[in-house]
Amino acid sequence: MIDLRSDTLTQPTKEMRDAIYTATVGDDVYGEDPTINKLEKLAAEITGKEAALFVTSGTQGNQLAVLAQCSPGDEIIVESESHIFFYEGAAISALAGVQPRVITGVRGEMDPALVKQAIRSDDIHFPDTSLICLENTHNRSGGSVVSLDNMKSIYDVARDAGIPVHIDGARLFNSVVATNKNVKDFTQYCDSVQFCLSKGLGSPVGSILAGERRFIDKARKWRKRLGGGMRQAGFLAASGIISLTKMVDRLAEDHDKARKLAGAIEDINGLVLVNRPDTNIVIVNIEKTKQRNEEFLERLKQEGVLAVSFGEGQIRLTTHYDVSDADIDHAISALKAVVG
Ligand code: TLP
Repeated sequence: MIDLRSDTLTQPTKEMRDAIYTATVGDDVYGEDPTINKLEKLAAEITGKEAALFVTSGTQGNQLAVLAQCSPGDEIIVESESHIFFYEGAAISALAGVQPRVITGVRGEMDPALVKQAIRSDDIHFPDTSLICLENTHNRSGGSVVSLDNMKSIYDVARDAGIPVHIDGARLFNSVVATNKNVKDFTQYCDSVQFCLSKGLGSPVGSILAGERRFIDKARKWRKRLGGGMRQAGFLAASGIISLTKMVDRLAEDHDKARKLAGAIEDINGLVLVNRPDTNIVIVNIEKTKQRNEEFLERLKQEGVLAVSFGEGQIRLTTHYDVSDADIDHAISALKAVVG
């Protein structure tokens, strides 16, 4: 089966499995896991932040950022299709007690002028705006890269207003590789960043949250409150170190494969390509086939390919480490067969 449902599906490499097996570990709640300490130091260096925290998932990293920066009754600015707003079970409200102020972006980019307008003034009727969230790459826009210009403009607006910026960088390294820039070129425009080790970077579990020391101390306490103190989790951090040192540059291969897939889809009668992929996500509109998503995906599965539903009449295909060139060729043939 060729699994294009998500880049979360990657299996750990042999090097990761060996590193996991031989990792030196300790109790991380006591701050005594040398492998976690090494990963957190490395992540802080790479992002140019004072400190970093190893967390269970991208969702946990995002939520810890909101919990550490906001108080109940605050408002945070989010993009309307962002993961934090769209896919995290309203955790910002359920856990941090904040409400979202939603701005619709273009390919994931919010207009800085709209962000400025959305920041609340000092008025007894209003909540306080306490965080602005960006997402890069932007998942629901098909893994689009949010440009450095857009990030800078929003960061300037935020700084003028004294409001911190958080980046949901679950796939930040895809943006870095696609633009040939450094991680710090992106993270200079935020106060905190979350990125996933478990997606294109191939680790089985884990994300990083990075920011100022005081912020990370608060996030660490929130992680413990939420039951996320993980003891001998250096086994997982060992794989995370491989992700950061060995798995970044190869993301370009995933992007090439997504482009090849997208190019072929453009030539299939009945399918409409929604995005020309900047990175590793391809969105396809299947409405012309007159098949419902479930039916289309089931038939695709019969042809040996898995994809996910991505809104009414749309599916998403994601390339990753475990998808070969031959798999892409197979996926193209499978799509042709399903369209008929
Ligand atoms: N995204 C998953 C699903 O939850 C949709 C996927 O398959 O793409 N931020 C962004 C931008 C994400 O795409 C994801 C995961 C997360 C955060 C959450 O990461 P995890 O799954 O580790 O909690």
